[in-house]
Amino acid sequence: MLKIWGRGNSTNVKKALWAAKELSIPYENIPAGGAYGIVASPEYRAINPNSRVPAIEDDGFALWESNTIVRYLAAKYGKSTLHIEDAAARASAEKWMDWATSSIAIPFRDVFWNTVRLAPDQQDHAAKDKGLAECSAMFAIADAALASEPYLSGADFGVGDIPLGCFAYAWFEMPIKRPDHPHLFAWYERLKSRPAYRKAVMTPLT
Ligand SMILES: N[C@@H](CCC(=O)N[C@@H](CS)C(=O)NCC(=O)O)C(=O)O
Repeated sequence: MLKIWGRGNSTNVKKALWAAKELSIPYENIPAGGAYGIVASPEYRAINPNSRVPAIEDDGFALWESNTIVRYLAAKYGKSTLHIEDAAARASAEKWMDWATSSIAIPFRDVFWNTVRLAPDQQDHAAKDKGLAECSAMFAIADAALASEPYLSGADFGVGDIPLGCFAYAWFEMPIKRPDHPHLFAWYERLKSRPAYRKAVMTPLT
């Protein structure tokens, strides 16, 4: 059975859990990272030498890097669903995966930690405000793209929606000041109608 290592409150782990649920792949989730530890053990480092989550093992094949895990699961188990066959259409969708990691993940972390994870007396308001401004500018780019298509993957939901969809949940549910992004919000509402999203992603923010 597919094994997915990682604590379910991690945005990167949520990507793998959500993809597996979308594809109805039976899996075992082994909580790891954060308070669960495990990631520094030699056994885990043999699977992911970065001591980070998520990582998966599928039929003896070990893999790390959340976006790559989503692509792998889609290519192996989602030929007629999440995986996009046409190279240009697939690249158009997948660019949003790498973009989410390279553009949003770092400022998002500053917002998330200084809103959710850190105690109020430890929060860095300047870092949070800078993160909010940067995330807002990035989400505006996705909002503009979603004005002409219902999904970042095109006409249908696909892998391109998964990474940003994980960030979007916290973005829309955290008590923060957000600019109005109507197309992004309508996309988020579409994601919320997906049972797999609700189960894997819409869990308490911790
Ligand atoms: N680029 C990696 C980043 C992985 C990463 O930084 N994961 C965080 C959780 S979101 C982590 O492992 N933190 C340490 C821990 O949980 O112990 C990926 O996308 O998989």
